[in-house]
Amino acid sequence: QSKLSGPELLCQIKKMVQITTLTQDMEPFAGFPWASQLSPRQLISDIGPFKTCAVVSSAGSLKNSGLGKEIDAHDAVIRFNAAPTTGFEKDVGSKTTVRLINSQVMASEDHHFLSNSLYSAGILVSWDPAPHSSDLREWYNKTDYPIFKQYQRYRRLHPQQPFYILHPRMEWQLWQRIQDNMGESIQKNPPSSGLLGTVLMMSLCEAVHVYEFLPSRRKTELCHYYQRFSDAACTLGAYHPLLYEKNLVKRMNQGSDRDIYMYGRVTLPGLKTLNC
Ligand code: NCC
Repeated sequence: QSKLSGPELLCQIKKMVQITTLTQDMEPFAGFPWASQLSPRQLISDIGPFKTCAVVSSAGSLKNSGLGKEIDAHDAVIRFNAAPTTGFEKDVGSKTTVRLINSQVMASEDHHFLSNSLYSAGILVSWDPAPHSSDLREWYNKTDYPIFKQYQRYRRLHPQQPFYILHPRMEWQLWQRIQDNMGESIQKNPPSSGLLGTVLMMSLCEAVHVYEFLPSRRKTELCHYYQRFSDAACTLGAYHPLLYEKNLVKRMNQGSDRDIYMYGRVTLPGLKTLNC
């Protein structure tokens, strides 16, 4: 298959990736006593549309970026997993509209997901690296981490905070876009939270800026801006097909290469603005 151009790729994503969250009426959930904890509506119909959105990767290269003010000037900001703002405002800002978390964060003891106030800002959206399947019943019986148990617990403790779960179909539809646009076979693991969040924001916003997903001149082996741990795999990927994801985002970028180099900034259009 020949390489698609940026605009063609954007249209493929618009047509072939459905951004769906679980709702109360979906099987098998509809039959469960806790179904009412799930939202009755889709995330996309509950929030937005926004004019401008910022996607803040957790990369170490955000450190000393001074991008905080610029990030906060967007109408909506998405952050990932345990990435904090307190103490890092100058570099990453303080606004959190959506926090996308993987099910490992929800389940692992060290993150204190149920009680840490880090998770109480904004709308929560979680996802589970489900096995290569989009069948809800199959997934429910074999999640990677206990996402549903933790979801129910969290909802009981924080019933007022909006909290959605991504349909695993989205992971694999997006994975397929990556695979079909690469010359070689990629690992059958879902895309990173960063790419999932980017596509989510492209469906909620007219224009999206993604920060330090494509590394700037500040590129570093430091994994996260908020931790001392270093590993180049955080930027290039091991489990997630990160290198391929970044390749795809580079192709879709409508900003300049200088923006990437100086600010780690990529500019993507909202999916609704596309004339496909
Ligand atoms: O590291 P993580 O991601 O939380 O980062 C969020 C997103 O930022 C982008 N990123 C991060 C670091 C870096 N140097 N470069 C980057 O581009 C990526 O797009 C990434 O998705 C995840 O995707 O959910 C991930 O989560 C962590 C971990 O589970 C959480 O941080 C909680 O501790 C995974 N790490 C491990 O499992 C050890 C990571 O692989 C992916």
